[in-house]
Amino acid sequence: MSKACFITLEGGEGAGKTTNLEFIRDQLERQGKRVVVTREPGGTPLGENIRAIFLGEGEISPETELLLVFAARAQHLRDVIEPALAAGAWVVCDRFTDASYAYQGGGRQVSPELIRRLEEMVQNGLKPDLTILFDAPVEVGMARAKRRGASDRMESEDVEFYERVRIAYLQLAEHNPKRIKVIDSSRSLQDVQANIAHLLLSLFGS
Ligand code: T5A
Repeated sequence: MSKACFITLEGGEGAGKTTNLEFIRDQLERQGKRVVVTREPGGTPLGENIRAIFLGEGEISPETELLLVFAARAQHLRDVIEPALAAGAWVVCDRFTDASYAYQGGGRQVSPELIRRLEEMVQNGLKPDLTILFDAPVEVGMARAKRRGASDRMESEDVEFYERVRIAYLQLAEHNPKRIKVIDSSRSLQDVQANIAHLLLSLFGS
């Protein structure tokens, strides 16, 4: 694949996205790609301010959550993602719109139709070329996240919430098999990274 690609990383809490970001950057750079690594919510000064509100303390309604992540996303697309892709860089983003379907749609049970309308409004048809979904049983991810230390607002939900998030992600993968590739991230880091390397090689070969 010669054009610049937009790659997103998804998964439940503690699934291993952030751990593998630098590995992915390294794999792409070895192939001579220029890489921009970013994250959501966040990625711009405004987006990082929204992230602090989003993950901070206090009640936030499901619809407000959704509007916050899409407000951050709109700015992120205009200021970072679209210009980077236009300049030929590969963009690797830690979470994107699938997280809205999984967390706000699956977890909070906001109507998927509402999410789809915002997606249409904000993304101008842009979708990731590849999404790597790090999937692990909820208890595995939660135990890993807990070992890492203090929890934020989104890490303080009950197990049922994260089960709904996981199911929503797996359904997205089932409906988008070409774009979303599922990696079993309950395996050792070595196995997970071997899978990622294999996946990226198949992308370069296409
Ligand atoms: N959100 C986001 C929404 O609700 N809607 C949206 O639209 C968007 C974009 C912040 C929150 O925002 C929500 C979802 C999130 O709750 P985030 O910054 O990505 O998103 O935060 P988290 O999901 O909380 O990120 P985590 O850091 O918890 O998960 P990661 O990045 O998947 O996990 P990672 O890599 O930090 O790993 C966790 C621990 O496990 C170990 C690591 O060393 C680390 O200690 N680990 C492994 N251990 C053994 N074997 C392996 N294979 C391992 N892989 C990792």
